[in-house]
Amino acid sequence: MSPLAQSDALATQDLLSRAHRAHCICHRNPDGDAIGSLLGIGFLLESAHPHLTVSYHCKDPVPETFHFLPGAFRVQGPPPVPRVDADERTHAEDVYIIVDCAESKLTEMDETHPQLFDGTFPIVCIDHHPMNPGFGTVNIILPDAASTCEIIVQLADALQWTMDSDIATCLLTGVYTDTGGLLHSNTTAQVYRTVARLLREGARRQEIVTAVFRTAKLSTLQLWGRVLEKIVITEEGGAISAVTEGDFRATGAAYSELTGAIDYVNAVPGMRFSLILSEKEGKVKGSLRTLRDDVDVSQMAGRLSGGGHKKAAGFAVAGKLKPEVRWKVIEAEEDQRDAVPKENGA
Ligand SMILES: [Mn+2]
Repeated sequence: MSPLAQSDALATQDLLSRAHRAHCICHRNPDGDAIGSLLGIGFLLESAHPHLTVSYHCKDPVPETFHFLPGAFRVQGPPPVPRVDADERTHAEDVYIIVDCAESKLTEMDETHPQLFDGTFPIVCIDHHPMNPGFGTVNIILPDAASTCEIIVQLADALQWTMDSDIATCLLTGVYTDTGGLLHSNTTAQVYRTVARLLREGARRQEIVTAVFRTAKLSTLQLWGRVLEKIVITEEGGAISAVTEGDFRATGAAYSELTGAIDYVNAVPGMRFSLILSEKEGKVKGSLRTLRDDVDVSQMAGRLSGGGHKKAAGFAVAGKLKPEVRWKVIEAEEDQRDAVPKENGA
């Protein structure tokens, strides 16, 4: 994998040593890598740069699954809108560390906090999404890394920051969730080295496994049941399912509980890709996966203004889902059936 450039590590160090406050930010609708890297980098900064006041921000609350992480309760909403002074030196007092965000708008703070992204304040952007344009002052973007947490481990090593078991637990959470429990194809030798490294630092692996992979609310299981029941196979080799707002209402599941269901849809053998369509606040969101090397789902998502990785991508379009029932006349051979209804899910 592309190694972290020492010059980027040193540039980060330089920004941090001049700053008074470090505001750590992750993307909206946070997953395990977002929360793990948010807390992990913040704790590392607190221990390596005790002069810094560190704060933790996300547009959306920490999902219940990750409440077991140390410091999860410290994550707040967006930071105060920073004051832009005539004295530019004071801008160096606030540094923004943005993790796991492929683009600035994924913070959902680009409109409320435009001065964060116009170059007024220093930003360290740490990410593994290949589409990341590098919107930071310092950009540590390693597309070969399976998770942002993996990059943070490298940064910690480059700058000789010390870890403890809390930090290692946060970082291992992101490594685990972004590789689907070390099962996805992005689970490289480097991922296993990172896992070994974090376990040596005392990462509480069993806590992560229990909370993330062995706990599911009844509403989640019922929602997944609907997803699985509605899978249809399309002519172009897709396993497709759909969940409407009605499904969420009927099961009592929150939108975030859909996370993970796609891996089951993706398990149908012989498919080119899998897709779950879901309704959310006037939009139809699509989550795409493939197990094949010759299919690039980020390109498919791109056609609908979405994006992501080759094997996992997503999109959102305004609208809602409409179920479609197709009727087909089949000529009777033995008995006198004249029409067989064939339901074709959304
Ligand atoms: Mn990630």
